[in-house]
Amino acid sequence: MINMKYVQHDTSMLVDKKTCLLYNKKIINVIFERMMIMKKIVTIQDISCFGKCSLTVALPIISAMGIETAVIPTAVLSTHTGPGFKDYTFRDLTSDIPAIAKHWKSMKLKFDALYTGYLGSPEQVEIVSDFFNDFGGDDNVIIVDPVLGDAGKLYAGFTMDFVEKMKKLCKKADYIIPNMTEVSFLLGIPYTEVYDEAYVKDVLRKLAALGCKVPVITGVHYDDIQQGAAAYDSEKDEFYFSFDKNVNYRFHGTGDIFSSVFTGACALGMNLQQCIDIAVKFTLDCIEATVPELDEMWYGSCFELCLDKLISYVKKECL
Ligand code: PXL
Repeated sequence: MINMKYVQHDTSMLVDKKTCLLYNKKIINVIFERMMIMKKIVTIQDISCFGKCSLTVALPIISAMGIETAVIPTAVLSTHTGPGFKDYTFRDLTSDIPAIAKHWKSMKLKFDALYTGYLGSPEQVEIVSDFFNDFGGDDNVIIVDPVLGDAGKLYAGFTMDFVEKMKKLCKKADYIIPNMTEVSFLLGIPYTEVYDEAYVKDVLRKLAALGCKVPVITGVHYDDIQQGAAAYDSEKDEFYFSFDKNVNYRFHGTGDIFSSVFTGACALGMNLQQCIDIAVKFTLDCIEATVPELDEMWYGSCFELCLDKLISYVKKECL
C-alpha cells in the first residue's frame, strides 16, 4: 500500500498516464483481494465504559488478529458489574437490536462468526436467538460465551430465569465457552473447585447434551501448577486440553480475553487444538502482564501490553 501511494503521489511526473492507470487497477485488485480474504465477525455484548471487559476487550483483540469486527452493543454501563464497582449506570439497548438486524438483513451482510458475550436481560437473549436464526448458517460459526458469573456466584442482576434463557441460547451454538461457575449454573450442579479430568470430561459431555456441538471450559485446573482449557468435539467424540502455568490470582475480564481470541482463531480457520492453545497462551500473557500491576486486577487485565504477542502468534499460525 505504501508503494502504491508513492506511485500515485510522488512519482506522478515520472510515469505516464497508462502506467498510472495500470498501477491503480493493481491497487484496486489488491484492496479487493484483501477485503475478500479478510474475515468478519459480529460480536454482540455490552460496552462497559470503564473496567476492561466485553466490547472494550473484544474489539482490540479481534482487530489485532486481522479480522474485521462488527458490533452490536447490548447495553451501555458506566462500569462493569463486578465486585469493586457500585452504583453503575445501565442503559438497555435491547430495542435497538432488531432494527440493526433488519438493516443488516436488507444489505445481505454475512459474517464468518457470530460471537456473543454479556447479555443484559432474558428478553435480550431471545432477541439474540432470533439474530442467530437470521445470520447463522452452514458457512459460519456461532460462539456463545454464556456470561453468568464467577467464583461460584451469578453476576449482579442475573436470575435463574436468565440462566434458563442462556441454556436455550447455548443449544444454537457451535461453541460455548463457560467457566466452571457457568458450567455449574448451566447444568444445575453444585459449584466445586476440586475436581479431576474424569469430572471435566463428564461435564463436557453434559454440556454438549444441552445441544451445542463443542463446549469449551475455561479456567480448568487440577492443582496450583497448571491452568488451562478443556474442550469436547461431540461430533468426533474427542476431548482436547491445553494447559499452561497457573498464576494464582483472579483477574476480571480474562474470560472475555479467552473467548475473543478463541473466536478470532476459529474465524481464521484454526483447528480446535490451535484455538484453545492460542487462547490459553494469550490469556496467560495478559495475566502475567497484570501481576506487577495488582491494583488493576479487579477491574481488568493489562491485555494492551500483550497485543504484539498475539499478532505474532497469529502470524506464526496463519502464514
Ligand atoms: O466480563 C464479563 C462482564 C461483561 N460485562 C459486564 C460485566 C461482566 C462481568 O462482571 O459486569 C457488564
